[in-house]
Amino acid sequence: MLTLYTFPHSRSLRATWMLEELGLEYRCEHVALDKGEGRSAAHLARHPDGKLPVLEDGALVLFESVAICRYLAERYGGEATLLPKDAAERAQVDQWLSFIVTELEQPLWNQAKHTFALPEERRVAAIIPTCAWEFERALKALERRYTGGEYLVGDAFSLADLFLTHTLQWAGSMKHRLPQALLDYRDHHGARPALARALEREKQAVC
Ligand SMILES: N[C@@H](CCC(=O)N[C@@H](CS)C(=O)NCC(=O)O)C(=O)O
Repeated sequence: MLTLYTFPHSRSLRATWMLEELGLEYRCEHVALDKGEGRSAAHLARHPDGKLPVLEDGALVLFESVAICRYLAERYGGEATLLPKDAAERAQVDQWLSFIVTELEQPLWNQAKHTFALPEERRVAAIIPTCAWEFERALKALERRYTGGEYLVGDAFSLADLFLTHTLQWAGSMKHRLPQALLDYRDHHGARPALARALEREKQAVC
């Protein structure tokens, strides 16, 4: 049985969403980051820096949302893989995954860290306008390539769409301006039933 360690409204949702897209059975285990459980010995044994998500599949213990989702696609994807079989298309999915987690997401994460996530004495309020500027720059780069289609790569929903939708939702929750075409894209994929099921699983796991 697969086990995914999660916390609502965090990047664990990407992995939970992926599990739901693939229709896999799994246990969803809440780690109360807000109560310091991330730093517990039990969780540090799973993740070397006490973060989420973490996936356990037998002896395999995996962290990093991209690695987890790619593993699930390759190991359990079957036909509904979310990772194209064609090498060029798969490379494009990887390109977008790298762009999303290293360029688009980082200003959001820095903003979050310097607003609430870091210990108070480590926060630098003066960095917030720079985060907004960097996010705008990454967004402009995305807009130069996104042509308004339903999918980022090829003609099917892929991991690139899952990660971009999640990250645009995150940007929206932090009140960043998004162009209409990307709002439409985000809301279209954000209505997928698998995402609604994933949100519910993470919520249920808290109780
Ligand atoms: N690059 C990692 C980021 C993991 C991460 O920072 N997760 C946050 C939640 S979104 C976390 O666990 N934070 C707890 C902490 O920083 O101690 C991934 O994509 O999985």
